[in-house]
Amino acid sequence: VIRISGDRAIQVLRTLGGPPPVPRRASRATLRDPETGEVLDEALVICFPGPSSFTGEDVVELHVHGGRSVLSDLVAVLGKQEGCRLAEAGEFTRRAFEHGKMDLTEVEGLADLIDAETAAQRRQALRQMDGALSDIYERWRQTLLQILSYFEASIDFSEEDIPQDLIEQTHRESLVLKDEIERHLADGRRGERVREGVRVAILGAPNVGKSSLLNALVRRDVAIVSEMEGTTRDIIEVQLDLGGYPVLIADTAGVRETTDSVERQGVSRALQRAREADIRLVLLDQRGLSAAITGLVDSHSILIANKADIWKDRPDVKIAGLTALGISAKSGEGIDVLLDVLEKAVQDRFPISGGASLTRARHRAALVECNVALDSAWSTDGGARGPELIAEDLRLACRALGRITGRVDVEDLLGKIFSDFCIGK
Ligand SMILES: Nc1nc2c(ncn2[C@@H]2O[C@H](COP(=O)(O)OP(=O)(O)OP(=O)(O)O)[C@@H](O)[C@H]2O)c(=O)[nH]1
Ligand SMILES: [Mg+2]
Repeated sequence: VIRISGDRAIQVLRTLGGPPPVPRRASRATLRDPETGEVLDEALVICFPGPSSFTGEDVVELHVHGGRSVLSDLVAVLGKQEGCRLAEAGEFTRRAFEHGKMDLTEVEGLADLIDAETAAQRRQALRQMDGALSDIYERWRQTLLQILSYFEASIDFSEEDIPQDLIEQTHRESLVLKDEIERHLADGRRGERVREGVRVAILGAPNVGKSSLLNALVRRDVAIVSEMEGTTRDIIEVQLDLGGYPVLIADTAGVRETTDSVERQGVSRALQRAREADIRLVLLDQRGLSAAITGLVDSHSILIANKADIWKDRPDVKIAGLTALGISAKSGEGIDVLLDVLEKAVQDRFPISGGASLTRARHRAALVECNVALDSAWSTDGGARGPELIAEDLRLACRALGRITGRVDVEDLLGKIFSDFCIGK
């Protein structure tokens, strides 16, 4: 599909082949080179007159046969038409934003939808593209604007001081808002994780079968397995779609004291990766767990006793109230159960139901900034603050919220957001 957007879009279509079709109806057209009259393609053409179009401008879509020659000749002919040039990356979406068709969170939702690889990512992206986040942030901004307007009105018009009860009431209202923002921030980063992938690390002593487990989980031979202790040194990370969640599973070096400097680096990377993980798969055998590993077991960890096929007795380990799940990475015994347990752990940790959650560090930073400004507005350090200072802080808080949806101060952000798109989107 070749899309043309702008004032002259319909004129260009006319030049290439006949009268404009009915708005938003597909019709067939023979597209010709206006200079030579040569037929370029038999195409399906749809016109979207502005403002009811994606960009808000007149848009023409040419659904053509995708052959190399059709495309290159058509694009060359279009390039010769007055006012036509190739779009820049993300330019259609940028125009949609500039014409008020979408705000920034919706734009980001669209970008995420294009990149979505799993069902959870798609659902979250669609929700955001539909305005789930915009609704929340815009509502908060309106509340703040309301509070701010009370203040500014009294500063401008009041002969006397601002009535104490007005100050108290607006204070109460901004506390309620701040509370709501804090709850929204304390979502365990589920939106960000669904977007970027839930991080799972396999952790354990050398030779317990970590690499074998990774291979069994992803059903591919990705990591080297050997009976030598200290085989794995680097982190080996594989992405898995687990019940619609993107999950990044990392195999790591076996944790032990060692004099080998390369292995020691591997161990320190393993511990680092395990610390950063959302969920740890802690592998053990009859030898039990070392202190370094035990210290990383928490309620989100899954204890696994490997090599069930050669046990004489089941390893009897209980840490943090967890019991080890018996598996054999070699025979495949228990792997399906483990996948179920892991999927459930991921769902528990990052539930998708409930309100929309923020999906980018950018949103988080702006919300934190908003709350800092709200705090400062009502701070009583060095005595209560004058209404002008309170108003200024409220303005800052407002601006922080506005930046998320792109209502204010966005120029520097725009380049970054739109450049992530590809041409033609
Ligand atoms: N019998 C049996 N052997 C296993 C099982 N899982 C792994 N092994 C064997 O245990 C040895 C070590 O397996 P790896 O997967 O390389 O262990 P690792 O934990 O990755 O080891 P390092 O990378 O050295 O830390 C290999 O010889 C595997 O074949 C199992 O479930 N049963
Ligand atoms: Mg290994």
